[in-house]
Amino acid sequence: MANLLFDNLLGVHENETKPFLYLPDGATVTYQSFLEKSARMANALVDLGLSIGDRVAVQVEKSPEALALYAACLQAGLIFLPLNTAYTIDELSYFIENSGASLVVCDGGKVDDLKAVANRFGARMESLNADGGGSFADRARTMPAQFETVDREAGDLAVFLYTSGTTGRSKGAMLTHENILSNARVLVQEWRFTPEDVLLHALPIFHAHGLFVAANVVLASGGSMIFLPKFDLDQIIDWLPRATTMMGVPTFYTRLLGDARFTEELVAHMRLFVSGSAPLLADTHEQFEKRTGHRILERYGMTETSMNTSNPYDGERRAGTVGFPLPGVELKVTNPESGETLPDGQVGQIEVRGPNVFKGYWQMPEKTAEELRADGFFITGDLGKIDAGGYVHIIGRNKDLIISGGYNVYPKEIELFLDGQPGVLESAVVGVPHPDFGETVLGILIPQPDSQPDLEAIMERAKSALARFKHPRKLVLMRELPRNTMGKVQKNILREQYKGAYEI
Ligand code: MLC
Ligand code: AMP
Repeated sequence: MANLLFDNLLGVHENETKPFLYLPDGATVTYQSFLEKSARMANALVDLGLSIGDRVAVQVEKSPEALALYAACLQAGLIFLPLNTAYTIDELSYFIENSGASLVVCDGGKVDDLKAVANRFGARMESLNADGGGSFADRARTMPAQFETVDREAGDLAVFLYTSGTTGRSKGAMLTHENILSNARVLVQEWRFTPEDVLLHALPIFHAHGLFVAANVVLASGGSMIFLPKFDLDQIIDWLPRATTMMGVPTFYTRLLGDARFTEELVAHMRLFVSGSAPLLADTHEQFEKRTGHRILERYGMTETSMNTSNPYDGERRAGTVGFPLPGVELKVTNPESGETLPDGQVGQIEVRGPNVFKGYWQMPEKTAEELRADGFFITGDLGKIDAGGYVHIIGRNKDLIISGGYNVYPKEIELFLDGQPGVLESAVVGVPHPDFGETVLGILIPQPDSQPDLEAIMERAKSALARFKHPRKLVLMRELPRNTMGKVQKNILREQYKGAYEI
């Protein structure tokens, strides 16, 4: 026995003294020292009484220590549950309760607010700060730098990633050791990552993109990363000359294109730019090539499946498409009503099957059965087609979802909040075009008879209920919502009517 994910991604680098992380202050973290950190943390987790399969809910700023905590959880056979740093206490409370987390690790500044929640659900609390300090770091420091890695097999759970749902309730997607390792390996191979690569990493590490696609690909190939706390244009421009590859959401690339310092010379040495998590406009793709001579490689994935398709490294990277299914991934386009496979060229729902597809939603067998077929195909909720050349196109979504700057916002969750506000009869939330975030959230309110909802007060209350990126950027009042003959709100009409809302 062995630990599938830890041994293959991390254990193999045990005695390597090469840099794993380059930090913005000029410091480096070698593989060896990173693994020592991980081992000390794994000892601390066991010392806290955690055992195999326990969930560790983590809401911390991006740092080498935050990444080492992921490694430590894998090594100790615990389930790592990373959470967006934008989540409010109300939102966190749900994740802690739903996951049954045994331990909550948060920034020191949040401990006071979160303590009551952790106590309520019987979880322990530790802190880990952006600078690597905090009670958990203190504990780990006193622990041995060796840890007897816990055995874990292909089908064992490694990570829970919560993803919102069309009903407004978040679901914990259960990812196994095999899911995560198989995807990292296939991406290394498809994108030609080697130990010589230096990836510019400016993504958050609490989602599939920053954690599985970016960090795991570097680990699986034995390369290095420039590990920046967040996307900061000046920092990116400064560090690009030292990178060979970069991954980002489309907003990264549109922001770079908006800066005159982003020139062909600056990135002449770069090997690869990858985009995903949201649609990359064909126009951005073309502008990028014009400016830099590089063609961005667009790929398509999601929380439940990690990566499904990718444009080719060597062949034509076709703008407006997400390329071909990755080796080992089967992809079909089906009729949403009958489930029958449609011929190429026809638009239908995208379904995928492969070692990358998750095990199901934590303690939600009905939800799992709705989306994950008995034969292993996962119904993505995305609409698309396969063209004559075999390229997959994402045409739209069968699920009511807004993607803002690469973060998913499920309208239902926001509507539930808005519906509960004084003076509001009902609401509809739609995504409208936004020059920076691609799409942004617009809230449409129907007042109760003879009422005038206080829009400012609603926005104020949103602060404690919803993460900032989910807040409607604008609230508008309407007399009634357009509905079809079945009584369903016609969001396409609302999207069309308000498509210029951001410009107003
Ligand atoms: C920040 N804000 C956002 C936002 N990010 N609002 C809407 N959408 C977002 N994505 C808020 C801030 O809190 C701030 O609020 C205001 O908007 C402007 O902030 P900013 O400083 O301009 O934003 P910044 O911090 O630079 O963040 C923007 C970003 C970031 C695009 C760099 O959101 C980001 O890193 N996104 C990546 C998301 C990601 O990794 N997704 C992968 C999911 S995995 P205020 O109060 O100041 O107005 C997945 C699977 C797959 O989808 O296929 O990969
Ligand atoms: P998440 O649940 O955060 O993992 O988001 C996954 C969703 O992001 C997918 O179901 C798609 O709708 C969308 N997505 C990811 N990559 C792309 C892409 N390259 N083009 C269009 N949509 C994408």
